[in-house]
Amino acid sequence: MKTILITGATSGIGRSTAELFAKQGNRIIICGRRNEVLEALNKELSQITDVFSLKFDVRNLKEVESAIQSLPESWKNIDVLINNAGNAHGLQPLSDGNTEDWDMMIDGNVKGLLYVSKTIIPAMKERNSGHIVNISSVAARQTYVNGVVYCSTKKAVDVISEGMRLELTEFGIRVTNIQPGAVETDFSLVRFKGDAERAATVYAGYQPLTAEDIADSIAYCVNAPKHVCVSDMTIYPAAQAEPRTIYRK
Ligand code: 8X3
Repeated sequence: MKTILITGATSGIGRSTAELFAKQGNRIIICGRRNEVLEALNKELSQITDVFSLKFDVRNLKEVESAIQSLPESWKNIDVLINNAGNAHGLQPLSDGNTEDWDMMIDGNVKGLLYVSKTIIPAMKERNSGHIVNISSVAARQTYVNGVVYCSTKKAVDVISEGMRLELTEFGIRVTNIQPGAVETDFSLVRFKGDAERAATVYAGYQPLTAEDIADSIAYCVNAPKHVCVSDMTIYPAAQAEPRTIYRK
């Protein structure tokens, strides 16, 4: 039984991962920004396992620090950190880009991941044990038009994962970088600012991945024997060859 902290646990990949790890008998710390959703999920998962919820915004260092510090003693030994929180905002050329969108992506996907990690890593180092799973994207492998800032934040996640592995392997801490392709979640709805029709076109005419597919992949890496470190995993739907090449019927 592991204690697993998941950021962005209230929806999409984060939520499915929380559900799967709960079913597998782990203790789960669910983190998110929306209190009601967190509490509803806490109630649901508490029927299966021990759950603790933390409300904070990964973009706010003070909130991150005080939330993690507020964990009761019995929850402080975090075995696995899933850095899942992150989003895409907008799909526009740089010359036309909305700088508020850029700030949200850079602050959340990059700085937020760093803030949470910095706060949790010291205790893992002390115990010479731990596993960090960072959710990157296939957008890190192939930059695409109109998505330059999003792609760059995910490229940063790849680099941070590589750097973490360099710095943490000697402390017995495993680092896994996951690159999902097209996963049908609220991802596109958020990217297109609530335009459901446009979001639906992203997943039309083929079978996209589900959040459960990615939860399965994460669980494979986390449940691998202790001497096994899956460093990187890229998962596409069978119909997708790279971010912009999707075979639709
Ligand atoms: C999401 C996948 O291909 O839309 O990270 O960038 S993609």
